[in-house]
Amino acid sequence: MDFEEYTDHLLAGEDEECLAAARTVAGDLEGLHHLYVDLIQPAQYRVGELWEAGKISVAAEHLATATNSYVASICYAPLARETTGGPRALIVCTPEEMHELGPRLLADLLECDGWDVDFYGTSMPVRDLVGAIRERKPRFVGLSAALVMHLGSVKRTITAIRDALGVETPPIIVGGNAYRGDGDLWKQVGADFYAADASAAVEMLRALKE
Ligand code: B12
Repeated sequence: MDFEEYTDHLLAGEDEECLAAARTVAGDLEGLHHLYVDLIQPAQYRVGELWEAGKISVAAEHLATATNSYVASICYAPLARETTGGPRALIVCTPEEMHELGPRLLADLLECDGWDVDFYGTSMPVRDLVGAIRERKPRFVGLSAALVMHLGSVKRTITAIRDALGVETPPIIVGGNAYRGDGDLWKQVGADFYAADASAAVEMLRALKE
């Protein structure tokens, strides 16, 4: 099933059809990457375009997002790995950011790649984020932003982390919808790395595992 057909099922509220389609592709780890990056992500982007154009309601968007969350969690569960003792990763949304699904999918794929991921979701105050980095000592910090207007918040957050931790600051990677369409924006926020999707991020971050 391509992402357009998948999106039609999402918007029709047909969660069982979505789950069945997802199960046919996500039988192994490669399939889970395919489900997340080639079905769920473009389907969510299409939902965003339709919402922006006034063609679907906020309710339809909420149902699609909740369905994709449900589908991802069911398909991820049998492939989840016991990663205690693996290198630690910290993934979080920039403070004002409410778009949680993308970084959640990234956290899942990193866990499957052997990282021990601390996923903090949304609404994390900067001071507490700095405290968590100090305490948990992640090998890297991943900061997610979906809204272009949140790039200032990303920049302030990265500055605050660097000011507080100095040379102890772990590498900082950014990603999310906010960077789409402008290859250089990530440099302007002061990050060390950027990846366009979760699969590319997993690949890139392997270099930090050794
Ligand atoms: C669902 C949704 C919501 C939900 C989110 C619920 C949730 N639990 O996540 C809710 C209802 C909260 C919401 C609210 C809003 N939204 Co909204 N939303 C979306 C929508 C349709 C889908 C988001 C999503 O799930 N994407 C799918 C995931 C898988 O993709 P992703 O986030 O890009 O993540 C992938 C990669 O980018 C990467 N990645 C993500 N994070 C990171 C981090 C790192 C470190 C790395 C390396 C990689 C990485 O990995 C993921 C997998 O490959 C998008 C459309 C879109 N284009 O994304 C609009 C969208 C992001 N929203 C938009 C807007 C305008 C809003 C609101 C301002 C609307 C309003 N007026 O209230 C608010 C703002 C809320 C806030 N303060 O953040 C706009 C943003 C426009 C812009 N360019 O700035 C979009 C693009 C819709 C549109 N087409 O206009 N939204």
